Amino acid sequence: MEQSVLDDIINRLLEVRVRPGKQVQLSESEIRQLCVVSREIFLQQPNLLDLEAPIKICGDIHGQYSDLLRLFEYGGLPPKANYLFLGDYVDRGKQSLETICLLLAYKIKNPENFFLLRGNHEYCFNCLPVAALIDEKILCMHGGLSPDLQNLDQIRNLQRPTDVPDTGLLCDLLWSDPSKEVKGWGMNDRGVSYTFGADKVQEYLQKHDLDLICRAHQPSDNVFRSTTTTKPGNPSTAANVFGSTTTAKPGNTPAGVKSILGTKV
Ligand SMILES: [Mn+2]
Repeated sequence: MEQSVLDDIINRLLEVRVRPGKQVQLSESEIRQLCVVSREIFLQQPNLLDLEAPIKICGDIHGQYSDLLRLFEYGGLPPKANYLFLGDYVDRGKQSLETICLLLAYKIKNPENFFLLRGNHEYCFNCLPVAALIDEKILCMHGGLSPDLQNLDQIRNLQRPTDVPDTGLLCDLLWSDPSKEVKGWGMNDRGVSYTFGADKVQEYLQKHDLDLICRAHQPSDNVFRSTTTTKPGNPSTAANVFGSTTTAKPGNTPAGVKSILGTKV
């Protein structure tokens, strides 16, 4: 893809920063190019991404393009900062196309500094990676843990492109939720996948020598402990990030950004 075409797309998408809600008209061929070129990059990179801090982790955007622009305003436009998005770019909000097009354009422009995981709304994006490991200590995914996950190689070995099945590892990574009420594995009100208790998170962290599970998928404080740095003996386990404002807490700082500055083992 020609650099000038890509830059022109990004510039037009950023122009509306001063006019929230204004639509950006990209041509069908421009959008097709973004999909085709980014797809190749997604498939060249592993399904469990190996990333390094510092990196900013962002939760669900759900078509709320002005929130995405605000996240970049807060965190710095790529490649000024490294980013990992945890999925659910589209649906619900009014500007799904602008949202996914800007994200794909940045992925193409900064393939090694800008990362997009698959969410449970990304049924059409069947090549997106499904998890990331930051500094070998922080495991990130859209939904949560799975009873089928014994070994992180299972994530690396998931074939792509793929649909999301109704059950099993891939389904759980994109759909499961933590629950304060549950011990072990519980039913999920979504009617799909499971809920998991703090005991399961602890078990995972110990077994895989991790510090933190970082996930999105829910706007609530429904997490065991929200933190970005951990120390030995610190009970912090799962952090939740969510990017769009309709459901996130009001405030000047976007609720859906976590800066991972580094982990101390
Ligand atoms: Mn979700």
